[in-house]
Amino acid sequence: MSPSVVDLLATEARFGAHNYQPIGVVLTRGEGVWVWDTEGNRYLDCLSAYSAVSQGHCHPKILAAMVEQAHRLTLTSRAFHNDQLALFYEEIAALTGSHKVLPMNSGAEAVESAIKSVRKWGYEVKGVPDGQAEIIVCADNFHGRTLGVVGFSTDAETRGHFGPFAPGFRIIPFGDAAALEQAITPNTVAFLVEPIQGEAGVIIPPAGYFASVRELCTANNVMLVLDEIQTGLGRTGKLLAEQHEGIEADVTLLGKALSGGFYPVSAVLSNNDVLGTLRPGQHGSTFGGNPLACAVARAAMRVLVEEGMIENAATQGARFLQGLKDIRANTIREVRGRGLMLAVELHPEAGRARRYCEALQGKGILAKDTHEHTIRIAPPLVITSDQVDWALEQFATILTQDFS
Ligand code: IF1
Repeated sequence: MSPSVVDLLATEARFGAHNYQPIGVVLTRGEGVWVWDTEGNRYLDCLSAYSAVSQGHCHPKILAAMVEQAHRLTLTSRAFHNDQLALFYEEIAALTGSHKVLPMNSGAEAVESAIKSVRKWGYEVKGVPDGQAEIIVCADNFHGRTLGVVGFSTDAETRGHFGPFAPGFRIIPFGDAAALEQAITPNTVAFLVEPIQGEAGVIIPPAGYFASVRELCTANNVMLVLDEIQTGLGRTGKLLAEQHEGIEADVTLLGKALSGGFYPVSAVLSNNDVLGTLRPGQHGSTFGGNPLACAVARAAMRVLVEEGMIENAATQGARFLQGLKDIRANTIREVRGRGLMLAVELHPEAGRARRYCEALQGKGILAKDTHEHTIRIAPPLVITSDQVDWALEQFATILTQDFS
């Protein structure tokens, strides 16, 4: 007999580090936008593993590519070539218009790799004195959990008691181009920023912000590094969120949906010589660029385009956003979103967002709270109009209740 939910939760609590507080559902199967718990209840997944399963759970074509490759060859290390890496490079470069690619695994690793690369570029190309490179980042950023990255977080939970941290970062408000202009010095090598701040609660910057950012970076020879780990690959209704702003980053970071949720695959992309400064032995990863990851990522990118998921994200995202705006409930303070990256911010008096997410679970929807009062909504990009409409009915029911 398989263990009961109660047993599984007790075992997790006993052996696991308590660095998460998940909603009390134990999932065992997924298909498309749906997931099932161990008791057979079905839920519409409105988190998509923080946008990693954008292509839908267990996409059959990605699965087939993974199984086929796993039968053949999984890992060679980069000490030898493998026959998938070149094809991955070629296809991701063609898709994104990038010139150079550095394959890594997790999103945080891609961020770390970008930090290393832009610093090296700063010393070797821009001419910044050694050890003096500065990187500008934004308040309320989220770029991952590694030491380098949490060192420039402004969130007490994220950075508290993990120091000492590396120097070399300046923090400015998000959405404020004048602040960027003031923060840039001759030693500034890069501005690292999310196109839309995810963890901060789906914060969309003012129109024109990124156009000004792009101009300032170009004028000052500062690399614009866009963390598109969450916003990229169709989530916002375009391949890259930068396209909404009519700009191009110098360095773009991808992760999450790059594998459709099958495997950790991330990449640093650059359209100039930032990655060109890396020489043999200066950076690497045992698993980065492995054939299994490459095969999975190739399939994940292919289905995203061939199955029209990016366009669908735009269409269904607009429908979802309008539907949420149409809900008349005094619990709602604001509804925000672009494509299928959406958030409902509750009035503080309405009670904690967590309670609403638990209530949504009872209605067959899995969504995630962030920052006390915000419900984040990010379903797989394969969601249909009927499914959006059904989800909206459940949201309307829950949001018109009062959990304060
Ligand atoms: C967790 C948030 C989402 C990211 C951006 C890099 C990374 C992430 C823009 C690191 C990761 C995750 C990780 C997840 C929670 C989550 C998240 F709420 F914290 F902000 F998605 F919205 N850049 N985001 O969003 O990628 O190393 O995790 O592969 O549980 O910490 P990673």
